[in-house]
Amino acid sequence: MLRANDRGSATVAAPRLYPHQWSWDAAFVAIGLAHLSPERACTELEHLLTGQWRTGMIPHIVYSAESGDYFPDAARWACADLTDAAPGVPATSGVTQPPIHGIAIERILRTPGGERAAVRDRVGRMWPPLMAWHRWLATARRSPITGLVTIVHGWESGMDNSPRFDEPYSRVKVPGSLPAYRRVDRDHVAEAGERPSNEDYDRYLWLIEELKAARYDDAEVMASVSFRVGDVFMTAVLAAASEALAAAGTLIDAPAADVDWLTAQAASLRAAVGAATDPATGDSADVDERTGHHLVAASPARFAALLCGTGSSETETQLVDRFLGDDCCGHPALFAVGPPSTSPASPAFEPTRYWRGPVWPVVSWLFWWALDRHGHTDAAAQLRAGGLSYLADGSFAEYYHPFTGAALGSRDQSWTAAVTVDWLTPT
Ligand code: 2M8
Repeated sequence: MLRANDRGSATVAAPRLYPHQWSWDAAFVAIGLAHLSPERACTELEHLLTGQWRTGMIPHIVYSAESGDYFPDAARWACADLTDAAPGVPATSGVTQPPIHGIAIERILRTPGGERAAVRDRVGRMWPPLMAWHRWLATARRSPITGLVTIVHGWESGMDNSPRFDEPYSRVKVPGSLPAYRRVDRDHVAEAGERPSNEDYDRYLWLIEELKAARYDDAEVMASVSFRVGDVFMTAVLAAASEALAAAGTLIDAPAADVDWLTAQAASLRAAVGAATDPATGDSADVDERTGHHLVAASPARFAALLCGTGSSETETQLVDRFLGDDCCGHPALFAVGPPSTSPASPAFEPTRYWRGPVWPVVSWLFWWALDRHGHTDAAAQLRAGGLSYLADGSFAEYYHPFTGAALGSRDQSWTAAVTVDWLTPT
């Protein structure tokens, strides 16, 4: 399936619904491809980096010139028309996505074949752009108040319509001047209840207009866009990826100053996640940077501290127990162990709607990876077994019904296939 979605040097996120390269999808795809060919895994990330902005930002979509059937298309973003920071070719979107790439780089190097000189050389050539990416996140996007990574669009979180963002989105007012558009996504997912609502889409599209008005200038965007959230999940992912990239750096003899900087960043990001975590419950909360409100939501982002580690084995063991408990992965009605995108115990839970209830295999994989890395091997084994139960139907769906295990959303989703390859490959 991954080969069917391969367009030569990039893999489409899904053949019909997502016919371009997405940023965090590409990182997961590289993790899967590494088992088939570490060189092809490098190609995936190298292609993504052709879309990198001069600022260092890796955009969330790198558009392919051949397949146009997706909205918003590159013309709607108009990035290269509005800023010299964006490349003209390939065309890209003007927002970013979770920085999983450092994790992919380390895994490529540690997968059999990753030790080959040709692979190390290619990672070495990607090193400066990857450093620029991490430095951009650290400078343009870290809140001076909370230390969290700030997102300026729900799409940047990767969990587009999660209840995490209901409150900040309620403050995004869509004027009548929103340019008309047609929802192409609904051509590919017949059930409206499996996708975000039209009201959500109006807000998504209005934020693009605000970003365009700021000409995608980082400082101007921070000052003017009406959605600004300190994202605790993204911050924890950046901490974990910084640590993984530092480890990769030592494998390829990258400059020691870079490795030290990444290690220091990881520590400071972990501290920011710690500061956003309630010591009584262990829940981490996003922060609405416009109001200072802590946004408590029953999504797996609550367990962000598990992704980057808490630094205390006692706290972490308690948090793992809660993560595997009734309110998350171990809810008694679940088809199999896995973090539902919203807890069934929450009033916001909708079992089939996108990031508001279904189980997403890539999220299970990410927590599995982190738990395994931090020595919680039994918990990690439960997540892997549960994840593979959802995947056993062979549809490689985008997401799954948390109670029945039924495939939902897109089919033949590349990142779903990629994590399956990774879970099934003996190490
Ligand atoms: C979904 O997001 C896109 C917009 O970026 C969409 O709904 O059109 C999300 O699940 C996102 O996390 C993912 O990267 C993307 C492609 O799989 O699809």
